[in-house]
Amino acid sequence: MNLESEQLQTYQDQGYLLVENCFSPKEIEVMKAELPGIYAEGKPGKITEKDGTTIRAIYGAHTYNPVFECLSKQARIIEPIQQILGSSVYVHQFHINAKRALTGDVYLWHQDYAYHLKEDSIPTPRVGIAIVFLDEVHEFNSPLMVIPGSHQEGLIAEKSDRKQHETYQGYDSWIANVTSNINYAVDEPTLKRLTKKYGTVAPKGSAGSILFLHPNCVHGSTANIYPFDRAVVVIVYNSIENIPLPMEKPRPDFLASPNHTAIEPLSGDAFLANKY
Ligand SMILES: O=C(O)CCC(=O)C(=O)O
Repeated sequence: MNLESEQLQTYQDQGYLLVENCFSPKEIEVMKAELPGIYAEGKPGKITEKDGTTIRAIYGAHTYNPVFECLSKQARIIEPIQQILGSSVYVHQFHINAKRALTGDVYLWHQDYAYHLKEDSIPTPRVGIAIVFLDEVHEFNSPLMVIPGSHQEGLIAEKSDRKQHETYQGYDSWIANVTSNINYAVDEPTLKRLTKKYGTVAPKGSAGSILFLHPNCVHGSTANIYPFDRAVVVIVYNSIENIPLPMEKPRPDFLASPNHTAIEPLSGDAFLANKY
């Protein structure tokens, strides 16, 4: 799937692009059927909400689940990302955001590149994010909100002095950035300024849509008070020409993949043909 030049222009100007109907209902069904098993597993990339039991996110499932590995290599995602970044790419990070019914917590306003620069030493924002909707996203189920055009300001989020939430599991330094109490939230005066200047949008679409997001585009979402889950898969691709600089203490592999091998995009009906 290649993007039209107007779509590429929208992405460049707005910092995001929604493409609907990229995956069929049947393909989404195959992916969603994997979720209960993955949520039940005790893998290290499993992150809970403050209550310690509700699944917030699962990191790195593409490394052990064949369906999600297949998703991470889909030409429908990789080809647009390659167009955007102008090179081959690899998966730097892969996570399923569960946004559970009534309990899925807030994602404070942030820029993803803050993490990938400050925590992972990725030298430039030559990173492309693809968010695959596993459920329909509508106005009631905590859609991701985006400040369109905010990526044009570059990296603005600074590390805040917010205290770690005391009820969270563990206190490893990487934990805070995957909970609802992130370190690199954009501060209030900046948010007011950006919102006045650019406005806010909440891209909505059916399950199977892909939201492409620039890593410097400010975004966030509220808690999910809708009585059904709103799950998405967030895949962070990095250009193979933008490999992270060596670090003394890199984040765990499920947050920052050490495998920088370029992906060969998979075309066709792999999900439905059980070819994963
Ligand atoms: O799934 C959401 O609501 C927010 C996701 C997000 O902001 C992120 O993963 O960076």
